Amino acid sequence: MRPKLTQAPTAQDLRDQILHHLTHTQGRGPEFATVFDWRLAVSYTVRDLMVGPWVQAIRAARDQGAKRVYYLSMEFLIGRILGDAIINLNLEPVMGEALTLLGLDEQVILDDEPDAALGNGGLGRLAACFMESLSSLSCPAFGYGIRYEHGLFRQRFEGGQQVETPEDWLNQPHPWEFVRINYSYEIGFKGHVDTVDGRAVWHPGESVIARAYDTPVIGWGGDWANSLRLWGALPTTLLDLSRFNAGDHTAAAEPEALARTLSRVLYPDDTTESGKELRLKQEYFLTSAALQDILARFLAEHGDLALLPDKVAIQLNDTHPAIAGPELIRLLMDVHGLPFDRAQDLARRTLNYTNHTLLPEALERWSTWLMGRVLPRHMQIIQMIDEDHRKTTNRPAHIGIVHGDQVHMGELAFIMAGRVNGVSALHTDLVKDTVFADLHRLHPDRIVNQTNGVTPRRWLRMSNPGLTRLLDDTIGTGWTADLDQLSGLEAHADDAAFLQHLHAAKRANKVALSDGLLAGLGVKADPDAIFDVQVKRIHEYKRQLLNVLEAIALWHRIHEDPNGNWTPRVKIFGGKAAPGYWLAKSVIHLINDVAATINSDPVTRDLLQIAYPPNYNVSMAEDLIPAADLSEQISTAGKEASGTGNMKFTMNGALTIGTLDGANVEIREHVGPENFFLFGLTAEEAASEKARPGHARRAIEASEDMKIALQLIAEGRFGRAESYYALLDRTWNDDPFLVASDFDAYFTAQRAVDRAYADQAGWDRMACLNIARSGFFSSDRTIRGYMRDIWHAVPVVPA
Ligand code: GL9
Repeated sequence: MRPKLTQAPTAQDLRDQILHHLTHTQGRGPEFATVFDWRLAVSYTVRDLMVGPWVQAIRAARDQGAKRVYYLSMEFLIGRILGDAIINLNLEPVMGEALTLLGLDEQVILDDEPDAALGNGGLGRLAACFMESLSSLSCPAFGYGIRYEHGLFRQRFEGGQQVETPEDWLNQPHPWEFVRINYSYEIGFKGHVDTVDGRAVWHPGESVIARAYDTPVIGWGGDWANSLRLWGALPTTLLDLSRFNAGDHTAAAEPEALARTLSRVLYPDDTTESGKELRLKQEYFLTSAALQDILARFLAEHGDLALLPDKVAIQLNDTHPAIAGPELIRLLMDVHGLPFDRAQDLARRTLNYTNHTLLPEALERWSTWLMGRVLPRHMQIIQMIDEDHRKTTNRPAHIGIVHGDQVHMGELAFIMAGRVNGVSALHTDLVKDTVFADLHRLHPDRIVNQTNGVTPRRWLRMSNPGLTRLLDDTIGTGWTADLDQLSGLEAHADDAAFLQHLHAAKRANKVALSDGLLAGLGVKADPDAIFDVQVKRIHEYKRQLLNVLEAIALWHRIHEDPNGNWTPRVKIFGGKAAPGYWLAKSVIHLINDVAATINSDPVTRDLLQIAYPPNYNVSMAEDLIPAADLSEQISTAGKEASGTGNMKFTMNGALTIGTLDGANVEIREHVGPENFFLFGLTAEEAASEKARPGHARRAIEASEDMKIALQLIAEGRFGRAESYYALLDRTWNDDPFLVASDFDAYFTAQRAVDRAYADQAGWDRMACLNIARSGFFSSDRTIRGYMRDIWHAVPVVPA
């Protein structure tokens, strides 16, 4: 008999379970087991402990007739699951002991897990933090997404340039998911629409099956788990048997291949939308499967469609699932027989939309031609929604969903939503004043703010065990569930012994990272230098260019005065560029070229190093962020909707150098302006500077440091100058993101950083206050805000 696991297993229990799974699930004897076999056995052991609370949670939500929250997102950037589950189930330190009993190294087991990289950046990672907080707050919820076979591409550098290779996390068994063959829905595309007895009947020309794959997401404490339900695409017929029997084996498999492309790859675009038919089909595939599933569950539990808005809250993560408006109306009208007005009213009281960006190139638009061809019934309904909105609001002609031959998905999402929200205070104000100014005037109560947050379980407790121990010893463990309790550290901000412990915890993380950088890149990073980190997608508006130009200017200044009182610095970059975004890719090339030159310069070697480890992902973030002293949040003001990396750094005791952009504004308010290195134009100033002709050239001529940095690139001091002509030309003549206008202010702020870092005790005190005042940036606070203001949902007490 194997022991029954109770709430609090012992190390021996875990060891026995791991051995059981190794033999009976993995089919291996210990003497033949690889790290992979062990990792799966450990994962199944941990998964067993999630299933009980998971089933209980689903039962409790159903039995109590609770309102459910549904989060529809094209991206969930989960990362690894095992370490997070061990933390949330309170299995530390017993799991460590169990693995020691088995002679295994816990870190080796954890590192064997591939990242679930089903997202591009902040938007996808936010969805993952939200899933964790929803479970930690026992709010009944489902996340709905796509089970991409290939997540975000892997990045390598060849000659300093980004090379993309496919990611293949599903090439091996994924131990966390449960396939649900009974939850399958047919999704139609194309075809034509008939009218039969006054009712529209859509006859799709193609269809696929959406099949559910569920992953439990366990909350802090292990009492509640919600489901992340990802849809995989299957053909309606697996094989064309007549063609197979006729000998054409490849053609026989065609239906399967065609369907599978729908859930094959994550679009790697960052903010620029590709006009691909496949992308629209993916968006509809996710949305239709989710809504059919939601309605089926709702009808089984409640029956009466009038109750839909009382029992269901649906959140659209950006406009990607904005087809949900017309799809919900279609299901209510064409399948359930409601009239248009009733269907539209129910849909509007059920759906909500989060806007995540103001960048014009990221606002989704589809041609009426493509929409009409791929989703003919939806095109009709979009026109009905638009016409109805025109009539009921008496709006001016330039406002609306369909303009000429374009369907504007932002307007569609807005008009079909009960609430529309921005993701930081500044961003929400800009949403009201810019992209949705006209609609905001017509619907002044619809837009609300919900400042983003991140989960402290993954981003502090799991990824920074050294700091976690210090926090637990100093203020107790309550901060994990209630991050505001970090304010208890304020009392220790002038306690020299505490600050020394804080310094030691940071330094230990820096030593570990330094070892990794040496082994992986050959870069020598002195743990006593400032670790200055910029990690995020590579994009012009995020201004990695500003950072690398500062490095060049600093390098040049050190050369002019090699014996000056310089503060040693290690600049660390991480991030991927969208494969088709040539300027972003040339910034990557430049950083690598500059690193190669500077790192080997004997004059500056001990004062300035640059490290750019390839393939930045969630796991790498978990190593880099706890080791950072300085967090680079230097986007052009008005361009970064919120940022969430900025919050993770603050929680981990890094100080921010940043602009008044996105959530930086609120971070600075919380930590205090004296504990934040501010520079640069405000959003308003940036907008007017940009409107002034010749701003770039004027700013460059006025800045000796900037001019020299550009000159050194143009002279070919860092690789071939021709590689950078386009970048240099754009900087001199256009500079849409105001690198030049902000350069001197940035350079000056960096020298203030140097001076502050030289005063170790003063720096440690500021780091302490950053941590102490970061409680607001927990995604628990964000989710409570959505529950209160948008979803009107309440926590459920597990039975
Ligand atoms: C983003 C914004 O650019 C970020 O500022 C914001 O923090 C996140 C989450 O709200 O959303 N919008 C967006 O399209 N992306 C964001 O990161 N891009 C990617 O996720 C690649």
